[in-house]
Amino acid sequence: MQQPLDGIVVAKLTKELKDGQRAFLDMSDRERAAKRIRLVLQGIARQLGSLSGQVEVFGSFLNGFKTGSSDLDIVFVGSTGAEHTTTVLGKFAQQAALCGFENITKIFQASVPLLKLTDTKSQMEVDFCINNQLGVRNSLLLSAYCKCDSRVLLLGRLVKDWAKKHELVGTADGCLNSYAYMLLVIFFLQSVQPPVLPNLQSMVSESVPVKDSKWGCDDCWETKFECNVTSIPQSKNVMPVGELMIRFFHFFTRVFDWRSHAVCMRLNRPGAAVDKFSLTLPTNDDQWYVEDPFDLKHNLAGKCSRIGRQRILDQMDDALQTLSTTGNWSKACPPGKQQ
Ligand code: 3AT
Ligand code: MG
Repeated sequence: MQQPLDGIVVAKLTKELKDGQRAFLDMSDRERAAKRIRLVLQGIARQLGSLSGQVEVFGSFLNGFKTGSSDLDIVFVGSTGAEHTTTVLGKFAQQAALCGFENITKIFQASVPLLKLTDTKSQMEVDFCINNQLGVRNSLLLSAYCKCDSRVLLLGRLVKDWAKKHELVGTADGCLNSYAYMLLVIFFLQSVQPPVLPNLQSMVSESVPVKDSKWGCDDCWETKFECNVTSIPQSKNVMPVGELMIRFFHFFTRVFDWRSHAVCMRLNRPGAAVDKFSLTLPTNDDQWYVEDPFDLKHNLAGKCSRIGRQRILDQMDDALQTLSTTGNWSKACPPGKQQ
């Protein structure tokens, strides 16, 4: 049984969250810069000659969960001829220096090799990679979930903003990355009663196998999901976004059993928790398990440290206390705090 919440507090919080939406909506400058940067990188791909394919945007600029501090994720999708990914990225790096980018850094040891660039004109940070088709597919999946219900996008952006302001984003710091927080939001919205979101992956649709482009592995993953969301009936859940926000923090601090269950959007269905020990990767009682919806060999919480987990839970608990007693978002997520 879900505890009823104070109606006045929920109404106050919902109003503040909806008013705050404007901060996310006014991003036309960044949108314009993103379009220009994509075209510049497409031009570089053309100059390099040996490449045939498209330069595409993915990540939060594609799935909709972008905030003022989001980077721009761009991928070249196509054939690189006989050349290795890192050779191609090296050539891109040389050209990028002549085409308005600075701070060009090669990150070749990451699971997906990439270039980090700063667009000099807009100062926008760009991550550029090659053939990360799983990244494109998971962005499209998140985008489909956003189209199911208007509350998804608002809740997701707010949670991301909250996590960034409390310095809870980044696997290098033992926390979760932005993308993992969005999986938490979708998982919660599938789990709340009645559910706001269905499980799009479990709905029948044609198989879409995608080969993993990561180093030294030739896994092929099923990436099917229902993308025609207009045919899906509207959710019976009518909770205002303020209530969902409070319930999100309540769910992950009081309801969800991190010790034995996994955050697993892929298998989530009402009333059936997913046992984390039944999934692909070895785990233990303490470790959190946040399964990638497609790459089943990727626990997004695999680098989450004991201190990181505690910090996340403590901050969630603080947010829960503040929001459920005062309904004051700017107290839980102070606007001036460094990101
Ligand atoms: P920001 O709005 O930029 O903070 P984002 O959602 O764009 O958040 P990132 O920039 O961290 O997230 O990552 C860009 C995309 O790369 C998001 C997702 O499509 C993919 N991605 C990131 N991390 C992973 C991961 N660990 N496994 C699979 N895909 C990932
Ligand atoms: Mg991004």
